[in-house]
Amino acid sequence: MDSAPRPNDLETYWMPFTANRQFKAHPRLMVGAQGMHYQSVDGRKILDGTAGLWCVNAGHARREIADAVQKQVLTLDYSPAFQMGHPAVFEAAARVAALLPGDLDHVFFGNSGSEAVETALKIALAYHRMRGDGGRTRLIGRERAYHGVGFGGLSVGGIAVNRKLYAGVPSVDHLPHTFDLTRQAFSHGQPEWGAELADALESLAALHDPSTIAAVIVEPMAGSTGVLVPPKGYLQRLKAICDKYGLLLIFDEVITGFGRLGAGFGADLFGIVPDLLCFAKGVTNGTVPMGGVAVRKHIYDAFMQGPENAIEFAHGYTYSGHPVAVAAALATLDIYAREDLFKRAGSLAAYWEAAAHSLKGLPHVIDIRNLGLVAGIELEPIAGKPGARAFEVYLKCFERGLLIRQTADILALSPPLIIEKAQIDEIFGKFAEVLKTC
Ligand code: PXG
Repeated sequence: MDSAPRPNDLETYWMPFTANRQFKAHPRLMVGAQGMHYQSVDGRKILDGTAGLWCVNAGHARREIADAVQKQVLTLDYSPAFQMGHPAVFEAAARVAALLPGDLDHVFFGNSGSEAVETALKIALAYHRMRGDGGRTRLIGRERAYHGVGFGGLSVGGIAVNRKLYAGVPSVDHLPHTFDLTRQAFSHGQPEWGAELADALESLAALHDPSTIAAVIVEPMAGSTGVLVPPKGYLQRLKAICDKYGLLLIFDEVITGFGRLGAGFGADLFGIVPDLLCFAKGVTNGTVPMGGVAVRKHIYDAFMQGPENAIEFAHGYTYSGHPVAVAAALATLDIYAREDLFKRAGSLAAYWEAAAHSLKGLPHVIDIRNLGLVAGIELEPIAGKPGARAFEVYLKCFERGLLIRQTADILALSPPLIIEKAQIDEIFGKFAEVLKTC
C-alpha cells in the first residue's frame, strides 16, 4: 500500500473540537485573512463574526505585529525560560499588569488559556500551603463553565461533554450556572434576575466547611457554553462571599479580556479585583500562542520566602514568555492603545445590542443575550436532534460569507473590535436571512 503523504489528504490530521467526519466530507478551509475578513479556499470573502475564536481583537494581518515577530525571530528567536530571561518579557509583564485594576501586579506566562488555568489553580493551592493553611484543597467551579482542557480546567469546568469521559481531579464542586430562560429571556445586557444564585457559594461553604476551600473560578461572562451574561450584582456577591471565607477568587478572562466586553477586562467592567486573573487569546491578537495569569501582590509575596537560591514556584513551560510571543504581545498592546480599541468596543456596544435584538421574533429564536461586543442567539432545538438546527444555521451563514460560532443550539458572535457599523448590519442581516430559511 502507498503510505507516502498526500498533500490533499484530510484524513491524517485529527481536528480539535471538530466533527471530523462531517468536516472531511465537506471541508471549510481558510487560506487568507485581512482586516475583518477571511478568504476561503474557494476564493470567497468571509466576514469574521467571531474574531477567529474570540482572539483576533484588532483584526487580521496587522503589519506591526508581523514586523515585530519577523524582527524577533532574527534577533533572539528563543531564550531559555528557566533561570534566564530576556528584557522584553519583563516589559510585557509590566504592560499587561498596567492594564489590570488594583494590585494585580505580577504576571506568569504560559502558552494558552488552558495553561493559564492550570497555572492559576496550582498557584491558588500552593498559596494556601505556603501560608500554612494547607487544608484548603477544594476548588469550586461552575456548571456550564469552560476553563480549557487540562485536567484541572476540565474538572472545575462544567460542560458535561468535555468532562464525562474523565475522572478529573478530586475535591471539586460546582456552583449552579446563572441562566434561567424563563426569567432572563431577551435581557439587554446583564439580566436583572439572578444575583441570589451567588448564594449557592454559601451553601457549598457550609457543606464542605469553608476552611477546606482554596479558590473559586468563574468566567466573568461565560463564553464557550453559549454566552451567559452575569446577572446584575451576581459577581459582586460572589466576591463578598469569597472575602468572608478567605477563598481566592479567580477570574478566567481568556475570552473577556482585552476589550471584548467594552472595557479592558471584565474585572474593570464589574468593578472587582479578583485575586488571580487568567488571560490568553487577545494578548497577541491570536497571532502567536500565549496565555498567562496575573496575581495580586499578596499572592506573589506569599511565595517569596525561604532561601534566596531556591525556586519559589516549581512550575513553568519551555515556552513561558517566548520571545516571539512577547514581541507579538507588545505590538498587539501598542495597537490596542493607539487605536483605543477597548473604548471603541464600548462605544459600539449599544449599536451592537440593538442590532442583535433586532432578530427577536424571527423563526426559532428563543433568546438573545449580549454584552460588550458579544452576542448569543439561542434557538429552539429540533425535537430529538439537539444542536442540529444551530449547526444548519452555522453552515448556511458560512455559505453566505459569514463566520459565526455554534455550540448546542446557541450561536455566538464576537467580532474583531475594529468592526464598522455597516459590518454589524451585515452580520445580523445575513443571520436574519438564514434564520428565515431554517
Ligand atoms: N478559559 C476560557 C474562559 C476559554 O474561553 C480557555 C480557557 C482555554 O483556552 P485555550 O487557549 O487553551 O483554548 C478558553 C478557550 C468557543 C471557543 O467558541 C472557546 C474557547 C476556545 C475555542 C473555542 O466555544 N475558549
